[in-house]
Amino acid sequence: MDAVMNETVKVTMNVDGWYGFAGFGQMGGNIVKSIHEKGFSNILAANTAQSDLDGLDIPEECKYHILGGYGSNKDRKKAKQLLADNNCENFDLLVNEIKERFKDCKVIFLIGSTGGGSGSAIVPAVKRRLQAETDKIICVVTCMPDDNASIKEFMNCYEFFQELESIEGSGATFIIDNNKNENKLILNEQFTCYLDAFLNGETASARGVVDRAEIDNVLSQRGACIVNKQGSDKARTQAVVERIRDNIYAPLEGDGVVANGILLYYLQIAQGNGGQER
Ligand SMILES: Nc1nc2c(ncn2[C@@H]2O[C@H](COP(=O)(O)OP(=O)(O)O)[C@@H](O)[C@H]2O)c(=O)[nH]1
Ligand SMILES: [Mg+2]
Repeated sequence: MDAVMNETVKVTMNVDGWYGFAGFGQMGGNIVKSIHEKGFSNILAANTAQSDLDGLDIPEECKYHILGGYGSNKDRKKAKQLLADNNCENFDLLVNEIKERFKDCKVIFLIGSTGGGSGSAIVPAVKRRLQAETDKIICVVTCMPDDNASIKEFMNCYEFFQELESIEGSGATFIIDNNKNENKLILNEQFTCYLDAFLNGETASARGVVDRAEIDNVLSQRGACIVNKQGSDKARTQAVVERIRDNIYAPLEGDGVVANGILLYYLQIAQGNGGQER
C-alpha cells in the first residue's frame, strides 16, 4: 500500500472552488465553521437567529440573517412560515443568495440538523428549489437527535426525512448520529475531517485511486452516504467492512427512519499519515 501511496501525486486542481457549503441553523453553522477551517472558502451560514450568527467564528460576509427571524425554538412550522412570509420573499432572497454565491461550484452541500427548527425546515425546502433551478449536485449533511432529545425533536426529524424523500432527483445525504458522541463539536470535527479527505482525495498515480469524476459520481447518487478515513496500514478489507457498521453515522438497518430504500456508498480513503481514528 505504501508503495502505491508513494507513487501518488496530488493533482493541483482547485478543489475549493468546486464545492459550496450552506449551513442553516445552529448545527449547520457549526459544520460550516469546521469546514471553513479545513480551507474551504465557499461557505454561507444562514440563520433565523442573529444571536447564533453573532457567536459564529467565520467571516462576517459569510453570515446571512433570515429577515424577521428571532430563532425558531425547535418549531419547524415557525421557520417555514418565515420563509413563506410576503409571498415567499424571504425564501426567494435566500435561494438567490445561495445560487449567486455558489454559481461557480459544481456541488453544493446543504447542512442542518433534523431535530431543530431552522435547519430542519430550511434544508429540504432549499434542496427542492436548487434541484429544480440549477444543474448542480445538491448534497445534504444532517444529524439524528440523540436518545436524550425531546419528542418534538424526533417529530421534526420524521418530518424532515419525509420531506427530503419526497424530493425528486439525486444527491447524497450524510446523516451523522448524535448518539455517537456526547460532544457534538467532536462529531462535527470528525465528519469534516473525513469529508475534507474525500473531497481532496483526487490523485494521479500509476494504479490510480479516485478521480474527480468518481468523487462527484458518489456525491450525485441518491441515498445515504458515509465517508470515513483510515490509515493505509489499517485499510485491510476486514477493517473496512467493520467501519461500515461502526462509524459516526446513523445505522443503516433496523427500524430507523433512514433505513428505507437507501443506497450505501462506502469510501475508504487510505491515507499515508495514519488517518483519523475516532
Ligand atoms: N452533530 C451536531 N449536532 C448538533 C449541533 N448543534 C446542534 N445539534 C443538534 O441539533 C439539534 C438541534 O438543532 P439546532 O441546529 O440547534 O436547531 P436550529 O438552529 O433551529 O436549526 C439537537 O438534536 C442538537 O443535538 C452540532 O454542531 N453538531
Ligand atoms: Mg440549538
